[in-house]
Amino acid sequence: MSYDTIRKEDPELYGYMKSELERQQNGLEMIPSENFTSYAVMEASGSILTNKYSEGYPGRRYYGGNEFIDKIETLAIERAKKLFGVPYANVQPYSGSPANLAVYLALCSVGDTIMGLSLTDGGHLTHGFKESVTGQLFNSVPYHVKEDGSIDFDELRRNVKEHKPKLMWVGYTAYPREFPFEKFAEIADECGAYLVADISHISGLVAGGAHKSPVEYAHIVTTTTHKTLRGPRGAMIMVTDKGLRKDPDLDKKISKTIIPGMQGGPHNHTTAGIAVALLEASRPEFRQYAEQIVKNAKALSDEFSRKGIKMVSGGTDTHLILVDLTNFGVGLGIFAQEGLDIAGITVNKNTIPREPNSPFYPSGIRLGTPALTTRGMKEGEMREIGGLIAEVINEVKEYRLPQGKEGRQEYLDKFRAEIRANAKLADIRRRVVAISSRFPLYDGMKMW
Ligand code: DSN
Repeated sequence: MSYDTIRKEDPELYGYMKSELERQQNGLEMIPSENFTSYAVMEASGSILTNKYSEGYPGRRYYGGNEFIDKIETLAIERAKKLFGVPYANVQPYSGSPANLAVYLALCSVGDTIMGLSLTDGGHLTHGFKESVTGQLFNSVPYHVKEDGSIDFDELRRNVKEHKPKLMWVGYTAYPREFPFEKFAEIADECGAYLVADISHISGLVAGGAHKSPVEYAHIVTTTTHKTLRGPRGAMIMVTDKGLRKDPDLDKKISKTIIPGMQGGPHNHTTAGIAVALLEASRPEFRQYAEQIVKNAKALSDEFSRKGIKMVSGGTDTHLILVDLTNFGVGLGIFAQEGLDIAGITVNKNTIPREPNSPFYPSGIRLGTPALTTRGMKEGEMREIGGLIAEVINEVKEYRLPQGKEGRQEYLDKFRAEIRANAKLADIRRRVVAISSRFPLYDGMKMW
């Protein structure tokens, strides 16, 4: 895969793709929902399989010519069922948000009460956020975390008693501790709600045995395929044995909601990429990978503690760390993210529980170790990188956004000019490039 044809046919696009590759190669990718897929996954998802329409399911397609597509989708389905230990898997959702929407549409009527963790406390848009259709079509009663960063089960139990939800979400995008599947199952079973585990962030950890599985507790499990699972951008919906005991038609309801309910032709190139990723995730090396992700996150959080960097819940059990910057300054997330960007370390600004600032200018940063672990980095590198992050925070910690909108853009422009000219950040970037070059990305692959 040389991209020679793109280079000749579309030099402008080629240039951007090459720059993006170099950015990925030379920097430290620490957004916890990102990863580097294998070359085999990229071959599958960049293949001729994109040419085919195949509305329906294996053996039941609307169009002809699907004999091989049927085999590919069946392979992906069977691998998913085996890896996660479920009786039903749908590999067609285009991504995580449509997968979650399909679950609502299969199980709920408009106006039903649903519960998910509040977005600003670490939940997801599709778990009932007010600006998402999931918060508009359904009566969303969010739950929250306590001061210590753990789920507030007292509030949850009170709300469940009062509002009797039809569906509850357990699964998060910015929650650093082990997901409490059993406690949710207890509460959902008591009130008769469907429990849906969204394991998008941790599905690779679950597959690799580094996080407990939700399968015995939830009725349905959804996941994206491109985070810790290290596949192409896509998603899956799985129904568990427990789900089928509650509703023997649950699998059929999900199938029907995906197509003809919500989607058209599946993205067969993605399905093939998912099949490859599931095979890779079933290998012993993947178990080591999953364990190392968590060891790396713990090493990084230990380094943060040593440097006086506060973390929500004080650390992590997973791949993810949520840094609380309020001891340096409220609303510092944007300055930390952009300072780190200049240094070649990619993270995202994030709200912290009980965020004292606007969600657009939050007080935290979210980071994680899946992508760096894919490159082969271990605890030693995490300590080194933790030290670099602390140095960057030190460079930006005095910046404060003006209170109102007035003057905000000018302040940000000035900040951006200053960090671009900052010699210390330039020096950190050189050290970042040196670390990255010790762990070549797609080493030996003739990509360009
Ligand atoms: N955008 C994903 C994440 O970063 O967690 C969630 O959809």
